[in-house]
Amino acid sequence: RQQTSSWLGRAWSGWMSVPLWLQILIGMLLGICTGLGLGEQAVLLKPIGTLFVNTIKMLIVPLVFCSLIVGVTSMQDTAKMGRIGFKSFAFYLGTTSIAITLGLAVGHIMQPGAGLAMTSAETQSAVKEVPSIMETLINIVPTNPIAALASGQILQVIVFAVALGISLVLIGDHGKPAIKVFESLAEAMYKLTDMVMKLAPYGVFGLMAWVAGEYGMDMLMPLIKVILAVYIGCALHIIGFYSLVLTLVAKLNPLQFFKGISNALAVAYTTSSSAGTLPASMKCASESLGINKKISSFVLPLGTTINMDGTALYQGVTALFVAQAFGIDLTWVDYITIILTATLASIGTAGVPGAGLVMLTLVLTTVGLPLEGVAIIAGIDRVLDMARTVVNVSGDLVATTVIAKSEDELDVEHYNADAEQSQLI
Ligand code: DAS
Repeated sequence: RQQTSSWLGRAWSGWMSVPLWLQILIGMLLGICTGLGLGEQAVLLKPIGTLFVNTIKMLIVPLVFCSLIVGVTSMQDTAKMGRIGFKSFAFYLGTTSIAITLGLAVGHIMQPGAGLAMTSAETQSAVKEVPSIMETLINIVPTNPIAALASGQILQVIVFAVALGISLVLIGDHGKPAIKVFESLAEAMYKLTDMVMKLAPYGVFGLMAWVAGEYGMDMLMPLIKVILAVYIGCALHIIGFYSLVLTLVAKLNPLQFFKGISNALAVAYTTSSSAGTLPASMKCASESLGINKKISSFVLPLGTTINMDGTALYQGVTALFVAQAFGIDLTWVDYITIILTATLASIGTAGVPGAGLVMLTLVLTTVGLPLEGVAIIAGIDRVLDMARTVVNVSGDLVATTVIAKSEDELDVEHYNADAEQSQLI
């Protein structure tokens, strides 16, 4: 008995040393194999997944509320930075909303979830009356913020959090104690999210077993199509949109830009963390792109916090995947709601691995899509995270380049010099 327990102890500590994304991937693969083996019986494992989905739901409102207040109040120096701050904020939110729209377009065209026709408790009761666009826009202002928090009206929670964050900044020193409270609450919520995400491998196992048992091998194809759709969307956004912005707005050669930031993109892809890539981004900005540190030291860290073009694009694609997989038709109002939510929620999304998956629950909740979709995406999320982080980092660097150029703080010779020469300068 002694040996068994020590063997189990060693096995458990071995398992716990596996990176979380790999644990989730293994959970997914084991779930699929179990489901294919058990067939219909695998539905008995679904409650494990439902429990995980419910713990994610528990996080959404407090996490969004606190992280947005902290996100907004941490931009105090944005106001101080005046013109540059305004340009950064406008550029970041603008490109994020374009990214989410591109994600919705790719998801609509590629239809990655079509044909799955899955059912979930929520879809059966999801016969919702369609509010008009005007109603939705009027509705985003909560008449009772506490009721909005209690009932999980995400867009109303976001609007109230941003408004409260701004007012906390405007009252100066009187707001500081409250901001401190929200900072520690946000910290606690990030920790709680971290702990809940550790349950993901088991939740994903339960759900994927059910899905594989119910739908067989045909559910693998949609997952591959989701990966394809996200990668195609990311490539289009980087090669298409960013090149256009650099050429038309900054009048700069995009090839030089991509050559100059290749190191930072390699770090972004491998680490899946914009925050972790920040040092590499700062280095590329000054050494390869010839950007004055005065600009990059403000615009880049701000971008790491509030600019998530890749994450927004991924949320567009995966939200449509879930809608298609569960056979839910989204209206124009839903599309606009998704764009608003993903753009505003990006202010509160941290630049760390897996942050986008947690924020995806936000987007799905606002349009009443079943959160089982999150657990299905979770298994392949790391592969998607690597691509979307590359877009997030590229977007931060494009913003810095465009703003530096507009402030005449970019050395064009240096920017155009080839990589090896510019290193020598
Ligand atoms: N990995 C996050 C980042 O670092 C993005 C995400 O999870 O969506 O940007």
